[in-house]
Amino acid sequence: FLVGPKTVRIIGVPLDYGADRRGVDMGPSAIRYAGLHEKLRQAGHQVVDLGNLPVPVPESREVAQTNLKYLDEIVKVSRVLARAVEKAVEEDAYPLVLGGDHSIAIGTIGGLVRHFQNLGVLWFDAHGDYNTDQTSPSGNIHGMPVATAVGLGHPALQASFHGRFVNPAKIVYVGVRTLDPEEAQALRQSGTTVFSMHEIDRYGMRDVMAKAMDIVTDGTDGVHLSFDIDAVDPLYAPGSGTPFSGGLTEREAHLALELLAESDILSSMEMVEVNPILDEHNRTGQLAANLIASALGHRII
Ligand code: 6HN
Ligand code: MN
Ligand code: MN
Ligand code: MN
Repeated sequence: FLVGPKTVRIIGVPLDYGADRRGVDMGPSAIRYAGLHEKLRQAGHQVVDLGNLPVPVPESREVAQTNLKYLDEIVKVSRVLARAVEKAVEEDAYPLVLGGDHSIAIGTIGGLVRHFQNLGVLWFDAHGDYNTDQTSPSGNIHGMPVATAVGLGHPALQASFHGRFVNPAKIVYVGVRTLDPEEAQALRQSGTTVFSMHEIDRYGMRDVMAKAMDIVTDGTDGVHLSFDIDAVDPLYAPGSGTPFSGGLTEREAHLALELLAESDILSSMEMVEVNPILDEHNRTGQLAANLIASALGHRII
């Protein structure tokens, strides 16, 4: 097997409070339905599914039009998720978090930094997710998790982090192709590395991943992969709420994750923003399941 055998602990987070479009709350089901467990067992892993965390439906809540929509609900779920993720890594399991919108990364990474001293983060996304309540044009918290992870933005969002944040120099983006103006300015000063689509076109995915893996492994004691399915072009991943053209091909995405599997550097992973309502016969759910399997060493032969 390519990737050393792991006890993969699946945690579903059916949350869509962080996004404008309903439907990502069904992401965990769509990914499971695509045969995830079987693929992971074929790759030699033990799979334990904790089911979904309890998340109240938005229809039972009131939306206050603020620049932090559904702040309380997201903070509550983040706390529970952070604890589940922390417990998994403490028990030597490999957390695999299924979203849900990208605001769940606040809980996932909050839990990870409570365990790892110096965490590396690979962030696959069309977007930067580096807004704060001060810069966000939408007030949607799924545009804020990376800023939160480095200690920027509203303190309420940082509750799960227990005062320990990710070093921006250990965050690498892959696939970025759209940023809000103030977000771009903040990112330029952040110390993170951004491999936008330009770098992927220019150097190819293989070289980009070699550089990315160097950065996130150097001096770190854990590496987390946060994969927003909108990193992949909408041609291949139509089921996502914030599609943006000019993205990764399906093959580029697989190659990136196969290279990660080969080096076996990941200690946790999350797959987010799969929206079955916008999808075509669960194509995007299947792609998400296949990408997870690739990252965990699944091979044809
Ligand atoms: N995602 N930059 C936009 C915003 O509203 O802050 C879009 C964010 C998208 C977030 O896809 O995870
Ligand atoms: Mn995202
Ligand atoms: Mn701990
Ligand atoms: Mn995105």
